[in-house]
Amino acid sequence: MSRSVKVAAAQLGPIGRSKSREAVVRRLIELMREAADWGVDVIVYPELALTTFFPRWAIEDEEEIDSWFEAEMPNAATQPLFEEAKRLGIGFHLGYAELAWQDGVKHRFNTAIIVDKAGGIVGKFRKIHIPGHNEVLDRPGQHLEKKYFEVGDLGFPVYQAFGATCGMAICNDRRWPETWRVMGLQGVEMVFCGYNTPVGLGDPYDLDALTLFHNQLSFQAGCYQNATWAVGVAKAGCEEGFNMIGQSMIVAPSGEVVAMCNTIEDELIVHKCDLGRSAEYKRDIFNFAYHRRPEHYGLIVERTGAGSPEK
Ligand code: CDT
Repeated sequence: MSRSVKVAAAQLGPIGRSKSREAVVRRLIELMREAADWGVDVIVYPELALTTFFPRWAIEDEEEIDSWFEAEMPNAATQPLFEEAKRLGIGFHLGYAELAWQDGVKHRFNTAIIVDKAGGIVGKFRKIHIPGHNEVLDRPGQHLEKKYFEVGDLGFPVYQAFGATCGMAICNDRRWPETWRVMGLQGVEMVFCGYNTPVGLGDPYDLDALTLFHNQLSFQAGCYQNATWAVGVAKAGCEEGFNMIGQSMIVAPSGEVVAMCNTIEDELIVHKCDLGRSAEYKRDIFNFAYHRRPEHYGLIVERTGAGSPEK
């Protein structure tokens, strides 16, 4: 019997700094209803989908920093999204800034969850590859994720949802082969990945001209080499004077892009993903058990150092 998952990538246009969670959730619900009309199983929202991309600013006040984070999920502002999902019988993936207390210690993570069609959280991921800096640089734009987020402590788990083996990555994670391979080794069939990718920050290695190419390359390579579908979803457009790419896309296990947004606004794209395509690649060219030879890689497993930005 063939298995498939109908997915929607729900790209978001800019969210202003003053916008309330409630206002954003109304936008998310509108996209969710559109997806339900298409008969979608799961709708995928971007990284940090509930607010503006606040890591572009250096905020010092602890209380103000905390105000960008969610201490509970669901909470009063997001409860309507969970209820609407349940009412419509649609699952969703949501990225948000998470404030977590563990053993009496406060932690801040860049987090994403998978919610099933009954409105229950069935999976959580905390971003591992935290890009940018923890101090303000002398350039037009900042990307201060290292100031606000700890490295995720959950690894790259996979979850059973919507009849598929699903995994998550958040933005910068998509550029790292390890992200895909760790999930690939667990048999992932569908990866959800939201992103906020700025252009024009003005650092010396400004690769703006290649940003769209690298976005697409990362998804296509990750999917092909690990025989998985992926749904990549942007927060796009000019947000508080800073530009972010769109190009949200759905990518097949063949590495082919099967759907892509063509605006930098709120936009929905839909595709019925045949999980049989994933199985074909897993059986053949990327049959890991049959062809992969890790014992011959001469792999040295060590960390290369804490690293610091080149100035
Ligand atoms: N949000 C996020 O991870 N963005 C990064 C941009 C880093 S540029 C300093 C990305 O990889 O798209």
